[in-house]
Amino acid sequence: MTDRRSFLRMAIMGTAGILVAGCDRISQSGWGTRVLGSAEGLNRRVQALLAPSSSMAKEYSEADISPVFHANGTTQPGTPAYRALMANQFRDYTLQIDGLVNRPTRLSIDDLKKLDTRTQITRHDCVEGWSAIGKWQGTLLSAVLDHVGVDPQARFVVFHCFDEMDVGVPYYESVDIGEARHPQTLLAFALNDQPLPVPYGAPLRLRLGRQLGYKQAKYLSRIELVKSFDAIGDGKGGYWEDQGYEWYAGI
Ligand SMILES: Nc1nc2c(c(=O)[nH]1)N[C@H]1C(S)=C(S)[C@@H](COP(=O)(O)O)O[C@H]1N2
Ligand SMILES: [Mo]
Repeated sequence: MTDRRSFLRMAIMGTAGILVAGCDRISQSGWGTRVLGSAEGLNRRVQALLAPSSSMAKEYSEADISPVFHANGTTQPGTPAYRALMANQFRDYTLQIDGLVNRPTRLSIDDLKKLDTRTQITRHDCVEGWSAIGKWQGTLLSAVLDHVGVDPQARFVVFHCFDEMDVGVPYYESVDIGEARHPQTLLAFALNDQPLPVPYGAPLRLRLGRQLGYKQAKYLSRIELVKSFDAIGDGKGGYWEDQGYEWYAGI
């Protein structure tokens, strides 16, 4: 069983590694998109065998923390709204939470710190082929969802970001409610005991224990609960998904 599991894992990672050129803007060929599309169903079925929805990502010790954590994708959003917040050390920042919730709310970082928080040392895996282990501290997304009250019609949580990949095309991501409520799903405000630095998504980013790097949305501006993400971006559930990456990016 162990052999079979590791074989399947390698098959999945191999597929992701070969087909996806990287988290930059070069992998938009029709070839990559077509092959990824057909691989996705397989990945989801295999993933269901390997990782029941309750499974936990491995957590590491302080000694395992990477001396250097690579910053990838956007490392300095240029939009006016972000620049204004940054100029004041994010003191005026609030996260907007709306959509299919009972109480649309704005929460400051201090408000988030008053809800249930967690610290976890986990590994980040980017499809470009690098990994890094970091210590993340943040508020459980499940606590935030409980705080606002989720309408039973909601199926997905969409994470809207401040940075734009092209003019007027903001980065965004999404997960289903189950992944959102997983005990290792955090809205992280600290990395390695420091307030989240700008290259890593200041002042607040998503950290999922069990999915690839591009799902870990940085620079969160708004969280929206939806029935479907058809009407957001190109309708595939995330900026990179709109370029052909898989929506379910299990490790
Ligand atoms: N808002 C936003 N989130 C993002 C990205 C981005 O460009 N913008 N890049 C993604 C990718 S591809 C990776 S690998 C990780 C990189 O996170 P890091 O900079 O903390 O290493 O952020 C992800 N989240
Ligand atoms: Mo990535």
